[in-house]
Amino acid sequence: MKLHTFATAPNPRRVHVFLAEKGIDVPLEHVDIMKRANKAPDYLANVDATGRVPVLELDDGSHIAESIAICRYFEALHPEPPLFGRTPTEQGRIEMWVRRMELDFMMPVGLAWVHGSPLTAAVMKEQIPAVAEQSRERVRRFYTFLDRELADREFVAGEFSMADIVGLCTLEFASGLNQLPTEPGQRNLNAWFERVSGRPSAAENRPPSRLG
Ligand SMILES: N[C@@H](CCC(=O)N[C@@H](CS)C(=O)NCC(=O)O)C(=O)O
Repeated sequence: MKLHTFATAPNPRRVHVFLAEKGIDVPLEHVDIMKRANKAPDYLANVDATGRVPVLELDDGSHIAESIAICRYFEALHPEPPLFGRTPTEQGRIEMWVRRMELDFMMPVGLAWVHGSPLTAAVMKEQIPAVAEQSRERVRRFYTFLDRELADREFVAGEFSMADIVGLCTLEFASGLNQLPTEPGQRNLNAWFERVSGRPSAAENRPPSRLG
């Protein structure tokens, strides 16, 4: 088994933080996405046809892509500590927040990145500034929403979970490279970020981030 990865990028980083929380060691295969190694014919033909990371290669030579799917695979193999919930209620709540983190947070962060950053201009056929601005606004609204939600609890879905991991990796990327810092007045959100990024699981390969 090995994990094809680029450890500081936000989606692979979810898997790294998850594995560290579980105490699981997996051999790594570094894929340099800055040099487009993920678009090489061999990678597309033999690892992942979508040309992305992370991808888990199993011992039978088959592959599982998608960060959440990879984490679910390990959760099934190593249920303790549970990061997708134990009871039906916990599982439902965590799933709800994982989806919100992916669809309402990572999605606009990604659109702001590909349509608004000079670092992605060379690989985009056309950057549309209006999409970047609209996406930045969606991210700012999500910060407001999350700050309000976190007023009465330590972690987004109750106990520490996969939802916090997805939120952490997305906020690091949004506030760092993507230049979408939080506001100083967003105290609940900033305190949550300090709390989750202070966990030992988040220490390795930490990308830069900027809180308000
Ligand atoms: N939904 C996928 C997204 C994977 C993804 O977009 N990975 C990025 C790195 S954060 C990537 O491979 N980008 C390179 C590219 O698309 O060319 C997941 O959760 O794993």
